[in-house]
Amino acid sequence: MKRWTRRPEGSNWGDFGDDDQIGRLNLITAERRLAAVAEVREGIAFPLSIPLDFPKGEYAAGPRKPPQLSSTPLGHNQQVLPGFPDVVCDDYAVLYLQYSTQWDSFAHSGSLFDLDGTGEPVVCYYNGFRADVDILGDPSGSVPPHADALGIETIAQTSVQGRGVMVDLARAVGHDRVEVGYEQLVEIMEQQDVTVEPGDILCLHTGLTKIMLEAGENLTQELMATSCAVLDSRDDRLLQWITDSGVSAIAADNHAVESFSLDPGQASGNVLPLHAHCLFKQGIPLGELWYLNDLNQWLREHGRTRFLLTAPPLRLPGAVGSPVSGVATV
Ligand code: UVW
Repeated sequence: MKRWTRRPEGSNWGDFGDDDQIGRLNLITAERRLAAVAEVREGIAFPLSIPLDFPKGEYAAGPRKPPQLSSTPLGHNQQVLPGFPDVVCDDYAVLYLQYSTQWDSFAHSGSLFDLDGTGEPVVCYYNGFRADVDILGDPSGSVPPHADALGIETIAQTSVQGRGVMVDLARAVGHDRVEVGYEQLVEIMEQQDVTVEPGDILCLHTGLTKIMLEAGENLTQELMATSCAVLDSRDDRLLQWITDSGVSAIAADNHAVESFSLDPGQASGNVLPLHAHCLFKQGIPLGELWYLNDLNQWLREHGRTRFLLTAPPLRLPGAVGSPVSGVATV
């Protein structure tokens, strides 16, 4: 069913079908996955997440909180089963799904847009799925959040397995905050001999999660705000390159992949232009706070940029994001 008569400029809505919910992940075909598997030559695997109770310090004082583990009502906490030698533990977690290493689903970020040309913008998401119809929840919390469409489980069902391609932004620009736009990104990719093909999952190494791990409880807002590269998402040519490149997903080891400002004096248009471009217009999942250092170092030492990447989120119906413990194999 087509959900719009006008689609946003720069969007691909409808190109993968009127009911499509996986966007550019459609580009990871069996052929592309075989190309990814062909990158496995050594059999070495790299975990791509930080522990889910990181970052710590001032990050943990923010609106998203680290996981809290508790025993279940079963009381199975070191319980020796009567008459048996077996010991059982059982727990549950209060888990903020976008606290740590994560995927954003397309239900994470939408926009006001006049889908039908009536002059009445509505809150909508990728491919025209609508708030209150397909994605439930309200700002007061009186309607429980639930993504009936575009939830993270739709992404989980694709397995998120394909060819990862690493761009080492930290090597090119260092560890101070730098906004990397189109020209600089293309230059860095040329320097590092990185080629991106349709279906590839673009990974951006900035070094931020390593800094966060090392800072531990001493992590400050200032350190987060002044460290490591982000994409300059106000650069329209960068957004156009993302469209043209055919990347199926983008993952970075920084906070939001892009620069952003909530100061209306500084920002015009979207607060998060890359989120709007990728999640709302193009159906490109965004990964944040990944851990890419060890993989990046290995790739650099071995003159490689490509690897097999397997990174499905939790298959949690209705959720708009998910922790992810991705694995790269080289
Ligand atoms: C920000 O917090 C800015 O990004 P996200 O909500 O995608 O984590």
